[in-house]
Amino acid sequence: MHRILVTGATGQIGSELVPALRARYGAANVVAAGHKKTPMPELREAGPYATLDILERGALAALVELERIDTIYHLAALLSAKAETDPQLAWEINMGGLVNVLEVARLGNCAVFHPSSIGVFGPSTPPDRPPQVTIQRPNTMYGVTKVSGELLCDYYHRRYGLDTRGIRFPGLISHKTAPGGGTTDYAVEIFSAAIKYKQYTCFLRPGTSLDMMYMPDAIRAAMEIMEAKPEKLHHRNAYNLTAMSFAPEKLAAEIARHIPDFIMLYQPDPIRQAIADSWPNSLDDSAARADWGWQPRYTLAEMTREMLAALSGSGASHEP
Ligand code: AKB
Repeated sequence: MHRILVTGATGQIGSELVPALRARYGAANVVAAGHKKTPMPELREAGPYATLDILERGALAALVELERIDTIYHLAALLSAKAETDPQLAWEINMGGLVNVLEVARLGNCAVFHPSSIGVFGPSTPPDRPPQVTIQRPNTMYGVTKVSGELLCDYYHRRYGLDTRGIRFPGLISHKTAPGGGTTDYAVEIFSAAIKYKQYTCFLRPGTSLDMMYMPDAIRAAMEIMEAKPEKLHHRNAYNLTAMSFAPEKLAAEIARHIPDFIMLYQPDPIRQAIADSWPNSLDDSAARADWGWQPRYTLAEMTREMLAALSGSGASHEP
């Protein structure tokens, strides 16, 4: 039986992963945990919710034991731009939190999902379609924590036989919960600005191509990799994954197909532009496709249509 804990449950991924896991495994079997005392009602009312500071290992261990958890989706982390403004805090939360999760999982024999990111790559990575195994020398603290996290998860698998699995997520686009602190956040903010003001000032330069994915694909990927047969996973921590790659002006043009008077302005933010410039333009995710059948469903056009419909209240909804 699955008894699942999701850390960082109130964040951009968690707020959509928890309902999807509850729909699949039963609401009572999925414990959402976050640092907020009063999270959004859907999380609190539709199943168990626990307030948790990921840096308190004792509290985490007690929760895992009390709830008889066998699988942890560990989402609590600082994103790239936020991590660059406070690198020490990013190391503490991203690495300290992961070490706590892995140790509690080792003692409680839990499987662990750990999201990695395109942030594991750096300026020396081939910029176009780097393969699964390639140069990983990031120059951001976020990237350093994500590469270290991948290695640590591999180590716990090899040394202790822990069932660790991970995905290198691209920028995630969603309308339920705003991301906050990421370099790819423009691709989320742009939608509400387009609807409200018919104008958006982008903090990345035109021509900055990055991998992106619509949240329903990301949620499905996280669940699919955890359900994959272990012998199929040749990489485990973590798989390259993508659904689309675009530069800001391409997204603006797609939005303008629905809102013809939409205007995009550009005011690059030096920190986020430098981070984006250090990441590849697009990834090669053929290893995920070959090993566990990864297949994205949403294109740029479909994602844009759904995002605009959902945010303008015209009722689009997606299957998890
Ligand atoms: C960020 O921009 O920091 C994240 C990511 C790509 O990991 N969305």
